[in-house]
Amino acid sequence: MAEMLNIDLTDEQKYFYRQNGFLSIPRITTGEEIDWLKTIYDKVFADRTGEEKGFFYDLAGPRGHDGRNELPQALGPDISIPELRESIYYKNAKRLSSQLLTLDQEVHVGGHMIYKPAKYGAETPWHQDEAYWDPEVFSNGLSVWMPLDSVMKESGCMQFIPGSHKGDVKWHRHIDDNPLVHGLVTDDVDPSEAIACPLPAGGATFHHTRTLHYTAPNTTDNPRRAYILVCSGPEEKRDKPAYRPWQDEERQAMKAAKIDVEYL
Ligand SMILES: O=C(O)CCC(=O)C(=O)O
Repeated sequence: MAEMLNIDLTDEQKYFYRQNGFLSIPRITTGEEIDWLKTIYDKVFADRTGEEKGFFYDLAGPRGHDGRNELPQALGPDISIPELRESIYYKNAKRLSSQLLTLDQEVHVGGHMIYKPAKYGAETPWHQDEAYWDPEVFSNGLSVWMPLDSVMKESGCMQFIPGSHKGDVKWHRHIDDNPLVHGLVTDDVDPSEAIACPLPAGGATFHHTRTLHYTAPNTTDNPRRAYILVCSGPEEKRDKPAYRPWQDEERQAMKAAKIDVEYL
């Protein structure tokens, strides 16, 4: 892992991101690092790392259910595996994100992994990331999404609505209208406008906190392993919190079900 892969964004790529709210690049790390990451990734999902703290759960199923996980997600894998922070992926994601966010300081990074095994799993429905985020602040961030396997529409590559980052946060609801399901969905979207971004393993997409995005269920014979880094600059406090009642609904449902997690 000693080597580095230096990538820079062109002015055209930065302009594309500003206009469309997403960007796709064919490579952000090396094939060697992808092989290393696959071993870590498979162990995280086999061990359900962090489940006792609420860091591992089914994004498309109610908290605490003991059936098949339709959309397993692991939050903060770098908390238990800090070597991930030394990866080429991590370093490039940080550097390229500060270029897109036009920051001259280091970005803060949080990570998560979403797994769609072969011929298995739910869609990740249309949503904007900011719908999940702190309503007390104006966020200033983006997500870097890297597949460890080559991806196309049928295996769950990212799909975006160009320009949707320029609008407000849409109305969201919990999947299945069940506030014990963490995953959110918005119905305020026209999927015919979507642009799909197929990628090789080790490629990446970047998307703004407000860009509408979606991934399909994995109907292929190959797994779809995605490792996502959320990179943010300083946040600005709002005078009045944004109205995101779905977040309170979830908190109340968790309290009523006596489910206590460190992260919501
Ligand atoms: O990997 C997926 O299926 C969805 C990823 C996503 O929604 C995100 O990175 O914000």
